[in-house]
Amino acid sequence: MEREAPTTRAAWERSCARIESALREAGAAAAEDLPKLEEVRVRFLGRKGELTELLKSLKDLSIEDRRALGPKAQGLKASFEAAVGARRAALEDASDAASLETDALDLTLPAVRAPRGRLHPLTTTLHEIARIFQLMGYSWAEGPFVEDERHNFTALNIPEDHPARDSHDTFYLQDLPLLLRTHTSTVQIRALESSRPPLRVVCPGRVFRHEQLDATHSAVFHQVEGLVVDEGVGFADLKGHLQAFLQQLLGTSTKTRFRPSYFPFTEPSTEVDVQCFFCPGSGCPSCKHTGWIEILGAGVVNPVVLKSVGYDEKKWSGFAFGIGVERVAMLLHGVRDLRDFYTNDLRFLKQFDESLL
Ligand code: 2NL
Repeated sequence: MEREAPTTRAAWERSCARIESALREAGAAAAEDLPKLEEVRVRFLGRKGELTELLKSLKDLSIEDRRALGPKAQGLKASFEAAVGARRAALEDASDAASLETDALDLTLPAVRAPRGRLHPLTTTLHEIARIFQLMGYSWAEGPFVEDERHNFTALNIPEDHPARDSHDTFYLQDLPLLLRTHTSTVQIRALESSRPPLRVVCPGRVFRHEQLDATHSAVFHQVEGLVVDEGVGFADLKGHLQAFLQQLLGTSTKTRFRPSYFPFTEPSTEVDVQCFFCPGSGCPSCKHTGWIEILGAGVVNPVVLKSVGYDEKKWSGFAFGIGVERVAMLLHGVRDLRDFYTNDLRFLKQFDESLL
């Protein structure tokens, strides 16, 4: 809309009157929403707005006319701005009130509790076993899953033709002289290689054996192995440490039984039973009616093993043990099928104490 700038007082006053009435008609108070209000504001007070132009055209009038008409134009502008401001506030209040009505957001409501994770029962069992040994002065050591035959077999006095080395029992890597460790003894061998005695170490971790999965076997499972090497350490120390451990784990009245056994890496070797804590001792399916439950294997470190890592086997001696984490977790929690630990069924996992972190 092209408008001629009024250059006479009379023309200017006509312009002013026309804008004044337009302002009344399209007035700010009539704008029904914020975009419409902005439209009205721009129409009159925008850079090329009608009122803006009128104010600019004051400069084309004589000085007396300017003095006479200036205040009127300024007053028009001020009252229009005030009306726009008031209308904007009213529209914003109404819009706030409407969204409070529809959104109905109650900030005082208690929040929905986010589901909280917990540690897996195998993790808490492994931690509990390791924690007891740590209280007895053992340090914690970890090592790689992928190992060589020397750390997994040879250094442990496991002969070349031993069935455990067979690919039916051990996972070998393709085209490489490497394997997945079948026990965490590999970590103890590394500890013996990298430090000097006295040594007290627990080696918790994941191990791998070529097994068919069933209620008591898995190809991936967990062990806590332990090793003590010092001067003058023998079977009596082994008995004392393991008895103390089992009484911490299962209760101070726990009865233990040490049966002779055989492992290539220990001599003598033993398997340790605890009195059945289900019957207790009178015979039930859990203890296969023997009254005893096998819980770990152990022995005095075979001097051949110490020699293989460069120790003077006449000066140093030690004992070692291996504990199956799955087996202990099954006994502690009455779990009958080991596969329940691996299938990630929350109905199973949620049964274990959340506070045991
Ligand atoms: C079992 C038996 C055992 C060991 C593990 C070991 C490690 C070194 C030297 C000598 Cl470096 N021995 N480990 C000794 C005896 C038994 O585990 O039945 N584990 C579930």
